[in-house]
Amino acid sequence: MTKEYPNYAPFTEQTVIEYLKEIGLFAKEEPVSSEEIGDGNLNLVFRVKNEKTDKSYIAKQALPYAKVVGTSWPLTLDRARIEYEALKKENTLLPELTPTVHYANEELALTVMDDLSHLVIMRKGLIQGEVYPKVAKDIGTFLAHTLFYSSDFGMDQQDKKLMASSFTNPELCKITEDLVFTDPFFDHDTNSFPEELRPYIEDTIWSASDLKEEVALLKFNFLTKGEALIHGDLHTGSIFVSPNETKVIDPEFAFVGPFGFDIGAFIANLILNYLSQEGHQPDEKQREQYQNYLLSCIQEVWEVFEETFTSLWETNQNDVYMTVPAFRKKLLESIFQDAIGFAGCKVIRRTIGLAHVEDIESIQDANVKLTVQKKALALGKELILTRHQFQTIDDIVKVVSQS
Ligand code: SR1
Ligand code: MG
Repeated sequence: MTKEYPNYAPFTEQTVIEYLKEIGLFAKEEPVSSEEIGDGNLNLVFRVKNEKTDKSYIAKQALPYAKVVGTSWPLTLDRARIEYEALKKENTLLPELTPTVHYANEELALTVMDDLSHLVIMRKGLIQGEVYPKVAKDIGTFLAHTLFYSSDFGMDQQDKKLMASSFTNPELCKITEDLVFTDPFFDHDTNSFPEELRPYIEDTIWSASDLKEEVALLKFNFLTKGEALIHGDLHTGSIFVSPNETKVIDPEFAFVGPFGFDIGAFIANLILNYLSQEGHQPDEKQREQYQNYLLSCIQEVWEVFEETFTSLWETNQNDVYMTVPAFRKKLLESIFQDAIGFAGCKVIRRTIGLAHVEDIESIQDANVKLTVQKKALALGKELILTRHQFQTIDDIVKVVSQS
């Protein structure tokens, strides 16, 4: 049944100030200003700030449609509830890696949380060639804890079924099913790419039946594997960073899905930045150095995930089969192969699908950009097709470094 939102109206820069005063986050007499700073695809995001004391909050409000397309693409406001519920769970597990929620109102599709503007969006930092020594370890830790503790291995198995029903997120899952797993692999009108790329896409993607067979299996995994509560959109635009701090935001796509999906999303975005450096760093030596740093992040995020997941497994024997020695090994192998396949799909969707990434879009030289786009398509395809042959993360690092 579709929920009704009779009290809903989108906030403006002025009305959001009044509302935050009304609910007591600011006193009536405080000199407060607000700015709409949302640059994502879906929501309004206001920074609301006391100009004198610098106390500030982020007020995020879902719109009843996808902002990136317009009112012709209606979208459920229930995603604000899902995001808030997921943030609360993540924050309970990992307060240092997630923002604190100060207020949420389901009827207004509004969540008020920490202002993280002392940090930068990871994607922007990577485009600038910045190094973040902690981020791969932090994201590996985030993935292991959030996934393990929301799976049948880390929580009561009956409670997990109830949790899955409260995180049913059909409309946002459908976006992923279409934009990640379907449209880019066919000549669909949501796709977006320069016309010069069309023959290459036709040859290597749309007419590749072996690729479609594998993507169909990956999409089926996404549709059916209810393994853990996943973030659902863990790209580098969903992560705030500094050299010594990491915060994961934006889990509005959360649902109970496959273990490997968030891992694959993060790796895919590192790969996209790796490839885009050809258009950002002209000095070959510095470029190689930076790309090696990105490869070390790919390596570290998987290793930290694997190690942490293993240690959580060993200390939380929640199911009798968790003591069977080969079970965990086989499970981790299948998570790894799913993650690499999902990463491949994500690399392809961000290159020719509806929503691109700034890493590639901001490349000024059109020829270099085209080369990078072709490399992304080729690498994405290779990851999908050969994922069952990869044994370790070293194999992935090698394949990326050769592209
Ligand atoms: C219509 S939404 C397009 C994309 O933006 C979000 O970040 C998700 O990745 C979604 O696929
Ligand atoms: Mg988002």
